[in-house]
Amino acid sequence: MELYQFRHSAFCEKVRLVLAVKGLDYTVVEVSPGLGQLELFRLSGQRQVPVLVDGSEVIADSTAIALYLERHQPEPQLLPEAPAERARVLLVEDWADTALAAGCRLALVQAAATDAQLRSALLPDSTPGPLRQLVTSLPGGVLAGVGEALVSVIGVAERQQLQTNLEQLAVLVGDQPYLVGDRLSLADLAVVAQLGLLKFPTSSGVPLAGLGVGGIFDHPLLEPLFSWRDRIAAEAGRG
Ligand SMILES: N[C@@H](CCC(=O)N[C@@H](CS)C(=O)NCC(=O)O)C(=O)O
Repeated sequence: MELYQFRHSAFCEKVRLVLAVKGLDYTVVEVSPGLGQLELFRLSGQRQVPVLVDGSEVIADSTAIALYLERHQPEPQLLPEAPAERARVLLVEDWADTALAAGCRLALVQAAATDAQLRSALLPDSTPGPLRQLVTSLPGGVLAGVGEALVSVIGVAERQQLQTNLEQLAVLVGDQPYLVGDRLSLADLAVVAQLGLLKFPTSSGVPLAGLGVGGIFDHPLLEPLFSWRDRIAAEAGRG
């Protein structure tokens, strides 16, 4: 199997988590934004990652890929048999892929606009040194201004909603080991993947691992949530 991906995309991490849980081997094809997406369009009829290629099967969208993998390799099971429990898993997964994903993306963009170290770390490994230097040397300038505007004007309500939801998740995982039922499911993996945008996990590698969105990754109330995230990632085999 081949996974067409952007390394730091949370939706791609969700698929990598599913593949890891199921113990499936795959190779990664790093898509370059722009030109690489044209190729992806030719392959899959759309331009977003992740796309999984398995022989003649080409599957786009992280949820469609997860459902395909569940059929292809049913064990360990990530979707419960019982209809109500299965519905709960799919509802949480959809919330993670939509509202949580939008909140995490906004928070990361705001943080990267004001944090030169984070901005530089997010650049692809292949970024030439001079460009990397340019991106890092803008902290007091244009981007910082944009960052402050983003924080103070755009997304205030969304940012508050994200904080509230994260605190609710922290309470939930303080009380039970998994989000739905008593075993690991796609709901856990979808949430864990998005949380990776707020505090980069060990699997992001140097220099991103351990960095994150200030005010969130270091918020005392959210410590149980990020500990839970690390535990689930380790259980999935991506610790
Ligand atoms: N619903 C899709 C969302 C995928 C998605 O948003 N992919 C982003 C990367 S995180 C992308 O490919 N963006 C490039 C673009 O839209 O041109 C999924 O679950 O896979």
